[in-house]
Amino acid sequence: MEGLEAVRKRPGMYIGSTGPRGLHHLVYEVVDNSVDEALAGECTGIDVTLRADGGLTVVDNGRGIPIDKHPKLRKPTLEVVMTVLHAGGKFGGESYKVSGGLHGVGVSVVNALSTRVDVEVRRDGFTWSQRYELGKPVSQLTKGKATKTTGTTITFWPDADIFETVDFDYETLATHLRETAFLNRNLRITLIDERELEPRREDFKYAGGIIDFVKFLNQNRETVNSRVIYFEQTGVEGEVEVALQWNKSYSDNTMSFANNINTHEGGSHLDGFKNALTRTINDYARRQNILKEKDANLSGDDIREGLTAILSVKLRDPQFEGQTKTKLGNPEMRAFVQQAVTQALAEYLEEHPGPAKEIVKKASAAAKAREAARKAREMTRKTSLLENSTLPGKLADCSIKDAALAEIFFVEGDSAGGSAKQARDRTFQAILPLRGKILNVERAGTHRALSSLEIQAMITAMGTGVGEEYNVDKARYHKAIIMTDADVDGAHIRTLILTFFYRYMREALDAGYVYIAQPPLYKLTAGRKSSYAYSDNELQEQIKLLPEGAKYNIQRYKGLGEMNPKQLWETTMNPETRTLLRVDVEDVLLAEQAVTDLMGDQVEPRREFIQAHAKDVRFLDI
Ligand code: 0RA
Repeated sequence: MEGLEAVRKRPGMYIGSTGPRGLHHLVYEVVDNSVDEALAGECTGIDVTLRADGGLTVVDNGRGIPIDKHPKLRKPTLEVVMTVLHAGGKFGGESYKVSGGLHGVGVSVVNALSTRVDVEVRRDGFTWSQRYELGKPVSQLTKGKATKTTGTTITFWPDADIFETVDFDYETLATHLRETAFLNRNLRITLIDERELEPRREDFKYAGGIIDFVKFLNQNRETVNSRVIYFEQTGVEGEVEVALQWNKSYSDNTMSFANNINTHEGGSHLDGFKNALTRTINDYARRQNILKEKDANLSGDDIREGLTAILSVKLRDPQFEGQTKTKLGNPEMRAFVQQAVTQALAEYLEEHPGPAKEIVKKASAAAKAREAARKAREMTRKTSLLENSTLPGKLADCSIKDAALAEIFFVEGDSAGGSAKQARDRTFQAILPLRGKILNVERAGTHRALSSLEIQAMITAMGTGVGEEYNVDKARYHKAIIMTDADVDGAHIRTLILTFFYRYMREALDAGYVYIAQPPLYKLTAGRKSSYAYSDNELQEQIKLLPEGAKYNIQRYKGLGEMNPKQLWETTMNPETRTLLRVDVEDVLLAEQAVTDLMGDQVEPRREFIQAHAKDVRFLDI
């Protein structure tokens, strides 16, 4: 049997990475075991506590990990679960399990990657406990006080020698645990943060399950069908549950899950859902004569414009495929989901003619806008062909043709653009100056977004096309670097550009092609020597390093324009000396919510977001 040393040697194989994502994966791994108990109908509550000492505790009221002697290995089953890879499962159980992909690797992996783990089991009338270090038991399983309750408590301290950071992020955990609670109706999950003087605490429990999930996602949007559409079906293949509600925005916000795992890459269940949705709504539109004989069918994209949907399936033996193991493979799920959705949705439309007509109207409007946008795109293609150059005039391109080595800087303003052009290494660095505040695509339809000159320039420069025609292989640069001033306006412009990438080129974000340049905030000069500081902390550190009593001067850079080309090159553009922040959609849900709150058409959530994050803002140049 494979030892836990293998896990310590190659942690990435088991938890994906040793960055923040891998660290949080440990928490999900432990919680998933408790959720399995809930799926088996044996657990109603889970507490997750971030401890002041850096550890994390998960408590559940499930059956408790068995403590009797394992028939083959002649030690307590608890010890087998904690120390043997892939032994965590309920042996031959009948219930659905959270497993597959990177999930379900077992608590033994958490044990292997922790300096210490304390386990307490309440079972068979007593409390039982055992302690582990670096995956190995350092105490016997000990019988303690009598108890009438059952359940498991696992506390672990992640190993700082393995992880880049061992600092758990409250928001990341809250988002994931909230999602888990939505997917398991009535399961209570409590998150407690004891690291602050004033402990923080949130309860997640939803009597409406995924209906509440859809309401949550749409809370700040104007809806088309005011009541969330919901249906479920059970068959030999498993269970399917769907909740849907259209809103007046332009994006598709469909999320799919299989056994509680977010299937980011989709799969058979999502294919079945989309097919059913497209066909059923077209059938209805024709039967009602809203779509005339001469009209073309509404496309899937038209129908899903403004849709918020949760598709959740449960099945006994899920097969996860794809790059990140988040694509459901099981072929039987396609027909199963398609049949269930077709039947229930057709029934809904017949019984609710009011909302049904609104939904069809929204899709028809989307179809018209899409047709107009297609014509506009064709026009831009034709005009640019006439000019004999497809690239925007403002682009100062690089000479290298290998996209993997090429970089493009999106620079705020023509003057900073000029400095950047002088500063750059023209062999591999291209510059595209953007004029001020580009269009907020979150508040504009596809047609208006694609008619904006600045947006067209970004698209043609990138070379990939957008939306359904997007092709990441055509990217002309593998680094798209957003370079804006270190002030509020700069932050706003950066958000606008990121919103554009998020809505129109999400694959570029997923491929890791999008970066944020980090210009210095200060220049510290003492005598003839000067250095740059990229944060307040760094500035204080550098001041401390100066000789006692030395005189020094601090220059605060408000904009890129205050640096000369040589300084701009040294501090921000030279790959040898610069720092870049890679933007990735760590958590699509978090990003989605942030983009909606910040860029959507309602004021209140934007105010709340800004108030909640105001302390993170470094400068306010108002
Ligand atoms: C193996 C078998 C059974 C439950 C568990 C493991 C179990 C593991 C964890 C991890 C965290 N909380 C947990 N709760 C239960 C089934 C036990 C039975 O049949 O009584």
